[in-house]
Amino acid sequence: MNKFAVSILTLALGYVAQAGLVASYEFDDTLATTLNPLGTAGSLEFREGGSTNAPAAGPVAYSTESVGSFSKRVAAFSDATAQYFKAPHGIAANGGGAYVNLYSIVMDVKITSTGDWVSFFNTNAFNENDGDLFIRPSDDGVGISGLYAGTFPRNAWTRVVITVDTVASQMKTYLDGTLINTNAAGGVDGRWALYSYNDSFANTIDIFGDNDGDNGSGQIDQLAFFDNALSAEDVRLLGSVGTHVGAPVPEPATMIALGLGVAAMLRRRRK
Ligand SMILES: [Ca+2]
Ligand SMILES: [Ca+2]
Ligand SMILES: [Ca+2]
Repeated sequence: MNKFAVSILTLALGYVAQAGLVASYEFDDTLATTLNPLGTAGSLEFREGGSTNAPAAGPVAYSTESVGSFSKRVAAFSDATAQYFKAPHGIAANGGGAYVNLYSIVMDVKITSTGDWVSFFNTNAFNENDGDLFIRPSDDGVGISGLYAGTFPRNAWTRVVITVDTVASQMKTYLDGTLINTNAAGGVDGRWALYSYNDSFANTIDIFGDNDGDNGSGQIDQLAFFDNALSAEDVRLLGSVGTHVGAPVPEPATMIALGLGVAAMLRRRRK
């Protein structure tokens, strides 16, 4: 395939796969972004401890793990010192408010602690209040505000997709592509809205953050932010746990069809 065909193919795949993607992180021995197409996102910070602007945690422990059918570099975090990742997600205000009201978070995680509350994220600027989506210890249900559903598979790599639309007051949680709960999500600019990337007060979300120790232990392979509430079909198209978010490998049939299409187009161009 010549360079022109390759660029067409990359472009076609990129537009399909990355609509709305604002930042991705792969934890491949770095907390820097992997994809940052708008240039608005920043490197993660590894922190620990709830309340007030928590201090930096020690060095991140990276290792190689089997995630789905892939061998991946991953980062560890521990509930012993309430560790979390402060994420400058890069998303602009949307949904008609002053803050980010439409967004999705994709994370490939393995939670290794058991019998504990595990926060997935905290929208608070300084991790000073309760997390905003949890695994609860009694049944490993996922949710918030007393409305929990599903069973989070601890000690297993899991693709978690959280879609938030505060305009519709909906937060949906998908585990490995299956919708397991829909929670109310406040209103525009309310509890589940995020500070925008260019807000002068704060511009981050705390992944696994909680104010008073409701943190889990585990590992994370990748993290990605979208500036819209992904649909169930969007979630399906992201693929299985371990698949690179934003740079998917198409199914062979799709690749062949695209390749044939590009080849046919090139033949036409030469005439
Ligand atoms: Ca808490
Ligand atoms: Ca909160
Ligand atoms: Ca990784």
